[in-house]
Amino acid sequence: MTAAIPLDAPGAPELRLRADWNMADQAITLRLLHEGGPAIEGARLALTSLFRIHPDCRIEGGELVRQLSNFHLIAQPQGARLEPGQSWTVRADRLSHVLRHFTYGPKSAFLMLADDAVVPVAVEPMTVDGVAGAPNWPAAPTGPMPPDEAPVAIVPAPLEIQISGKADIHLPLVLAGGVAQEAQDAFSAVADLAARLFPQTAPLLAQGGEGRPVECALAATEAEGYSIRFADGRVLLSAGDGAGFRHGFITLAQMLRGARESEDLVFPSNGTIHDRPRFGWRGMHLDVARQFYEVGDLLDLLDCLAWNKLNRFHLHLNDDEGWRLDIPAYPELVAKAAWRGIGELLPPLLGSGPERSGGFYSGYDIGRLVAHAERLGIEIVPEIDIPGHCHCVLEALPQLRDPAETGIYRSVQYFPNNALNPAMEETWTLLGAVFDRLMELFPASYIHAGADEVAEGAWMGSPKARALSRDLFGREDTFALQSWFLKKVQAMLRERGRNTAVWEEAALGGGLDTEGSLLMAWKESKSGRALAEKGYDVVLAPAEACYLDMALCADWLAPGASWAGTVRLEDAYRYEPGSDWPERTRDRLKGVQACLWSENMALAGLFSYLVYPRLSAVAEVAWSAPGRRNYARFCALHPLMPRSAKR
Ligand code: TNX
Repeated sequence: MTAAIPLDAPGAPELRLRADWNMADQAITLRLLHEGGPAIEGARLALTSLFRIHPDCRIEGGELVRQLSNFHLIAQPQGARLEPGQSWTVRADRLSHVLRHFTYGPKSAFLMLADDAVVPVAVEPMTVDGVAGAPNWPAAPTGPMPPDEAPVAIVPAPLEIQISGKADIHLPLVLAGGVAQEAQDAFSAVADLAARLFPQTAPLLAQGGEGRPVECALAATEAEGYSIRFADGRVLLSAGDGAGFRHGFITLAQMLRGARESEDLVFPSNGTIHDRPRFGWRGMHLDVARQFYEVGDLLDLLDCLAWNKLNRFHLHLNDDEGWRLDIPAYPELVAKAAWRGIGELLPPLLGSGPERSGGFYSGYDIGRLVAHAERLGIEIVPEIDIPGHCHCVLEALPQLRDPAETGIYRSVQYFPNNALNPAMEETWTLLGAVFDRLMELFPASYIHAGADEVAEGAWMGSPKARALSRDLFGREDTFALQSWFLKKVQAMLRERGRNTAVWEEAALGGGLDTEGSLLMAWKESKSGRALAEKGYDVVLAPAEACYLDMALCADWLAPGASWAGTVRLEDAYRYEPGSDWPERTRDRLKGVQACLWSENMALAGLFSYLVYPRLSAVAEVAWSAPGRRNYARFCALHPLMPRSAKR
């Protein structure tokens, strides 16, 4: 495909795309409306969407001349001429899956004229059975604070609280003199955090000047836990570590802010709070591959995670659609695989347009993120998703492919032959360099190696991979090879002093060594239990409760996905991790994590709408003891929680 300059020039045709999903026929109709300007002949319509046109599809009204996953290029029929006031209709009778929300439809479109000039196309929200309507983004439910709950704005709910009275709330909190270094550091981190999150309001924690002093004591409490005593207006915070102090200061700041914002809430004058997290791993995952997020957006998100007392940020750094980490030994990766557009290695995908778009993180960027996270007690767990989901890696580094590979397997997202080949020496050279780079940049004890969604039949057209499989196992077997691949990855990470985290499919075909591995169960809540029974440590992130890319309701006009059903705020909140696990497996349950996959996130405002306040619901599941959770209390308080907006 040749490079072309987007043509906004006066005199260019004005175009609009309307898509309609016919539920009964499971067919999509695309109508390109020509609303003014010169007639069009010999053009191709470029379209990105969430759906993919199925390879066995019958297409009427155009010819599919190129497809990569959700990028489609459809040629105008020979001899056809589209005049202003007319429309060009294309019908496709088979897609990758059933469409359930308008967000499954076209996300970006443009027309390539016969001379390769590019004309923008306005995309309307997809309709169903011809019915249009305004997108439906209802606000999250709220309500009054239940009378039997302590009237304080602490989210996630603390373990034990007994308070009375109302202290004056005009003054900020200040640190009393002579406190331990851990407390000082935590205080200044939380003071800065609060100032960033709520810049418009009077300071909550002040680093000097007049204020209500918080006395601090180092005491033997459980990891990350803290206690607060209020006595006639005095405040004493005790904790055993920096994390405990930080959590205590966040609690104090939340209470002060809540009391200032709402007459129904107080900053107490007497009483006690004892608190500690239920789980050590309280995370959020973000896919920065399908959409690129600027460093500033991630810094803002980290602030919100900290305010929710979350302590892991799982950064999904690559996928078929993009590679986001600069690896100096392989400059091609960010030079080629971090960008999409016409004339780029990757075509537009998932809402990107003809012009070059995307991005990557330099070592300096990662240094900023890691330092920011560290100050907030958050560990950034980097994920390099291998061996599957590697389309763009294999495009940027074609020497990683077996040149004799024949046949095509396709991933769920319709990327052809997208798995790193275990039988290619170059695969291991690349991974050595990538892991060395991760070691330099990320102090996390776990490195995430992906392992999700390797396609059935992967590598079975590669003579080298088949020979390796026969040598190792006496048969040709994708998942036995995957297991061998992951064990080797685990050994490489071990040599470098790190543990291996992976998605649950890593257990297929023999899995990896249970020692030092952590599996993330995402398919459904019961899959975690089976992994624990095999001896793996598990983090639960079942899509039905923890996937923030799922829509909030089944309505066509509600944005998001719903392959795992819809996730109402209440569904996320009421999730009971490990409730069906036998007692003997319970200590394998390391925590809970929210996940945000970003296929749909090109839509303005959607990130914030889907993440908040469900993130706080997952945070409460991960932190609070089951008996302490109360949905009505949560509904009264979540409006006070901060939201980051993807800028
Ligand atoms: C499944 S969850 C995937 C991702 C998609 C996600 C969309 C997982 C480990 N793999 O590749 O983005 O569904 O919800």
